[in-house]
Amino acid sequence: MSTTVGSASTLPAIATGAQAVVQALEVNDVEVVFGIPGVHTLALYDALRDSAIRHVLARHEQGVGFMADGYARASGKPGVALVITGPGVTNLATPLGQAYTDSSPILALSSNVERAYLDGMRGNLHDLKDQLGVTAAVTKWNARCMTASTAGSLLESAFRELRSGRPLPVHIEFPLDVLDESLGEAVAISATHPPVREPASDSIDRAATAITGARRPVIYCGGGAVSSGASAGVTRLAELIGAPVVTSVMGKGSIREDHPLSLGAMWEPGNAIDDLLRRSDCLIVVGSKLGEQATRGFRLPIPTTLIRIDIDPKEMTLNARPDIPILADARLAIDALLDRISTRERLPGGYAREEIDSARHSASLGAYHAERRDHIDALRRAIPADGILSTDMTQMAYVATALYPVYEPRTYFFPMGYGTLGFALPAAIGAKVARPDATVVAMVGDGGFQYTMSELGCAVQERLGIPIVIFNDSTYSAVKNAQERTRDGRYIGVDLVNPDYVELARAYGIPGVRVAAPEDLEREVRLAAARDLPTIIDVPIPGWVAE
Ligand SMILES: Cc1ncc(C[n+]2csc(CCOP(=O)(O)OP(=O)(O)O)c2C)c(N)n1
Ligand SMILES: [Mg+2]
Repeated sequence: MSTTVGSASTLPAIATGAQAVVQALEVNDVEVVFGIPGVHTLALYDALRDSAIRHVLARHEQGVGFMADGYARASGKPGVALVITGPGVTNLATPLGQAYTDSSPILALSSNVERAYLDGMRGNLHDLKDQLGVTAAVTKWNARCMTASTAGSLLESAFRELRSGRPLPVHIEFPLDVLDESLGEAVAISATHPPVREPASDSIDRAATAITGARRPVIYCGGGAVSSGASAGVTRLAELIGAPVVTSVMGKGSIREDHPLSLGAMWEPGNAIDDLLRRSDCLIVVGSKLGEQATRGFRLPIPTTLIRIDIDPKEMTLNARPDIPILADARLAIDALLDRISTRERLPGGYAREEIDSARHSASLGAYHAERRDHIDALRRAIPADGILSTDMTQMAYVATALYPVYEPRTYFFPMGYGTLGFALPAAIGAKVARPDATVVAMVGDGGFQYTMSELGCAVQERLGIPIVIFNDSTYSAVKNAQERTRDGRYIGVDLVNPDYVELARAYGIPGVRVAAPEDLEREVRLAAARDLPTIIDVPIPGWVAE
């Protein structure tokens, strides 16, 4: 049907809008699409059938979106989600909201009713009053394709958005009749790889002067340090200037957490790392919005000199105004800084190794429920350094934010900003599709698991050997905790009657085990990671609220 030359192709006039969409995916190196079909996407699925792109069939559009997100987090490439009009789109809205707060690039493709009926609510199947309004709320860029001949160029724009600036979700909808319409003329479709934003030389100069003139510089990394690929540079910069590195939860992976200069994601107001930060005279913030959650209500100590490296002009001044802004891709900015600083003299000073060691140790002892760290340590022992841990909104995952050391970028997921339940399993599926040879473990609570446990079907069908660790307390403990703390223990809506998860595994024809001791957990995770089917590992744990 098409002539493909490298990363461009030409489609003949008789090709359809749907074929143009699939061609655009192909030339942009898309290898997999996560989706659920319907009568509104028949044309797209038919075109996919002729393509080498793999289709992974989810069981709910929430799963579709979290899989695309997990794929993106693991691979650094955009994850593609394909859904139907109306309920497909509203079901996808939650994962798009999650991807938006966590800066994960998802390309969402949906259908809509025929052009003549758009936004008319005339009783068409899957009518949604304002579908673009729903997706506008959770995307960076959002478009409606009104003629088949523009499908290719809209996809080009979508990939430009996905690959430039802050990585965020985008969406295009295709009215039914556009998908089946012929292009009417030959259309050329090319891949879009916009240049990565370089830092301005004067901002690098100013920052280099400030850093070399500082006595106690500290580096603070957010998710942008990980997603830009700045990890190696961050580590070299820290070593060069002797700066300890603190990260947000999203910034885990921007330096090996067993590096002597790493203070992990353990900063808290009043702890030993806070003391250390208060003595800094120069903070270099890399790819972080310094958000309310990460800064515990904007309480991160900001020293006299604040340098911020950010790709997003809006986030650059959000929450704290930098003295020296560096608007650029974080990896390029750090590389430029390294270049500029390596030949310059620096002021003596810095933190002693013992100070850093002692702050790290003290913070780890005081971390959230540190007395439960044995299970986290067991998981870390069972997961190789480059293996992925995909976590959910569950108490044990909160323990892991501080106490699970991450060694490599893109190997630790948490649904940070939006904080939705049900993320961990489908995100692990997406990650395992992206990195089939890596160990990928899902860690989830008994409550969160039930949001998307239907995706077990997908994991079985795709034969993905994911150990699924369910920390099971038959409770919405995070909420029960809050009711204890702030409502005098007036509990309501927090006790759960759960299925037997080992029996559930049996129903899917997959292994299921129940373990309590950390050593058994470690062993079962190792065994499960070696299988080519998912394994449910049910871990009964005591409640988190003293009765
Ligand atoms: C979509 C969504 N609905 C509700 C919540 C509120 N919420 C946060 S944690 C939580 C309890 C989760 O229970 P579980 O997965 O068993 O983990 P646990 O807190 O018991 O460790 C709830 C209901 C949420 N975060 N997301
Ligand atoms: Mg629970």
